Amino acid sequence: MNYRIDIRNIAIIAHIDHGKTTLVDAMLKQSRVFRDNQKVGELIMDQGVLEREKGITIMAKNTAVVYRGVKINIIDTPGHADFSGEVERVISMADGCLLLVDSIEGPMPQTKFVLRKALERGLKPIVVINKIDRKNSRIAEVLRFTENLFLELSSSADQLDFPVLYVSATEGIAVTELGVKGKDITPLFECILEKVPPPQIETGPFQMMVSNLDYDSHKGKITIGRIWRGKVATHDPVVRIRADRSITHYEIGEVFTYLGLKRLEVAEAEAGDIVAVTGLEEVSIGDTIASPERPEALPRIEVGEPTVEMTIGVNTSPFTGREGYFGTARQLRERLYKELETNLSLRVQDTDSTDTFLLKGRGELHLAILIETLRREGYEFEVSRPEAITKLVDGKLLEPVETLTIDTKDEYMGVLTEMLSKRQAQLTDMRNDGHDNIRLEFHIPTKGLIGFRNAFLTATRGEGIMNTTFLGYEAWHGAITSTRNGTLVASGQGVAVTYGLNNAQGRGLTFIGPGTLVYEGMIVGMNSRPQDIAINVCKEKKKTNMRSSTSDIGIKLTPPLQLSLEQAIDFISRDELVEVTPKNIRLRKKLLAQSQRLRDIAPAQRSIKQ
Ligand SMILES: Nc1nc2c(ncn2[C@@H]2O[C@H](COP(=O)(O)OP(=O)(O)OP(=O)(O)O)[C@@H](O)[C@H]2O)c(=O)[nH]1
Ligand SMILES: [Mg+2]
Repeated sequence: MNYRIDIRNIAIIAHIDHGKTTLVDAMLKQSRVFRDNQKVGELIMDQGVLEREKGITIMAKNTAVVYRGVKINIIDTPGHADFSGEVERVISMADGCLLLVDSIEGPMPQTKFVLRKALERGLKPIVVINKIDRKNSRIAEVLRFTENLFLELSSSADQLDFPVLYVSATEGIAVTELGVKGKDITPLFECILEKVPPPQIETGPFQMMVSNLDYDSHKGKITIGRIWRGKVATHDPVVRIRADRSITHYEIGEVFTYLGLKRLEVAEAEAGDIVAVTGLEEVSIGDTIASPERPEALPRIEVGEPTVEMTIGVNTSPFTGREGYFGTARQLRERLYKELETNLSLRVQDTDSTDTFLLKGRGELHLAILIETLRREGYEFEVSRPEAITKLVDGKLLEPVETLTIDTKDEYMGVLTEMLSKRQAQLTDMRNDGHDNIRLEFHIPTKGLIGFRNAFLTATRGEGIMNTTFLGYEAWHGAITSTRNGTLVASGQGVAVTYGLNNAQGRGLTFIGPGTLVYEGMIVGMNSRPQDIAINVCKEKKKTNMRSSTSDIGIKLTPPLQLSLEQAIDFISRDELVEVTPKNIRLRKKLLAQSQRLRDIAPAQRSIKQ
């Protein structure tokens, strides 16, 4: 076996917000890959519009720096559990990883998940205790917890022998021992060179695994991955090997390697390096690209199964076609199936109806990000409430379960445990830091988490953080009865006015303000009772020839609670939908006409309503 001693390939893995992307900033800045006057800002790698807005990494991405003549290919990964598929997608490109752990939070459920993935692939981790600049950091304790995690997960003694660095990514400082004053992150680079094995390479005909795809309006599709064998050069003939082993012939256009945020065009690249090539019009992540001389497929990337599903369909609201550019079943279907090329843990299925498709993903956020992306591209459609995906194995019904971690104040403990026990959660761990802060850990079926986020934020008045990590499948725990309140439903089409909305606010919370166009069956608020009630929010005070606005003077409305897309998806029940267009997010009953809804409900319930 030969090695490329001039290269190191590392992935940066951690729980959400532990500072991965900020550490990449520090590495890029110290490597001086930017011009002195170039304004690069923070979280440089989070360039996606939604990544910037949400302040989280959604897609794994590549960059590279050169340190003492060695190129370090860096793969930044997302920490949110819903994007675990991204970690699984790219981890095969790396030989080592930096496992970041926040100096206050310590190892979290997703730290465990990604460390397990890294160890399973035989990666050599370097532990980075990050944010050592934070007040109240408890570095020694965090290191002890991290060691315990390695003890729990490692399968061989040499995995327990990991180097540790103490880092402040925001200050760009790394030290190997506490108490030493650091000046930059050189110790991190030195540690990578010393501890991460250089890539092993095989000589022979070209072979590469496709781990990512990009698109350039001039160059077309860009195929990204690690070369495992041989070399690739401009104009080389290659074959693409699909999952079903079928083969298509192509010619390589250009070849690029990474440096900083740029791709550098090179004449050829060799095994061990991470490259981007053009010329393959049709390719999917997980495919192998190889020389036609030896068209052998590499093992395909395995990603975890989706755990939640929802339907997505053509917009059937009375406002359909008004606000979107693409909305036909054919357009929607084409776009969804295209997403499968890059979104590895997503599944799309046709249903009995040609207008509706089934979407399966790794969590509510995974699906919500796709929905938000489609809406910004100009699509309009409707989606249903997410449901946990159950499986039937040997005649037994199984359902996904997760670990739920909550960090909040002591005072909310009672209300949270009560809410969660109704959702079949079991408290598995509880820690108090002695300053009113509490961490609770629960074991909970995925179905119990659907609709929980909004309730959680309200119950903790925004003073809580919740995280979930997929654990596995367990026997069905039984059904959960919904505890959500009923809704306030518009009784007719028109423009909502202050007078009508004021009436609605006498019944509960409203989701819309005056001037909003509504239709019959659209949800305009939440009732303070369990039933749905129809309300005429377009009703003026009295019908005179005078402009109604004067009659509204003196009425002070409470500002509406405007639900974000994620909140809307989290809110709806089974008999409701979210209508998504580039301009609006509306909630609606599936059955729009009140007469139809009354016919549809069970007789017992009807008697309550009357
Ligand atoms: N005080 C302090 N804050 C830090 C440090 N490193 C990161 N942060 C902050 O932590 C927050 C999250 O940082 P990110 O770099 O986005 O974390 P991440 O791990 O990339 O997050 P995801 O990609 O969403 O999982 C940001 O507000 C950073 O400014 C550090 O060393 N010290
Ligand atoms: Mg990040």
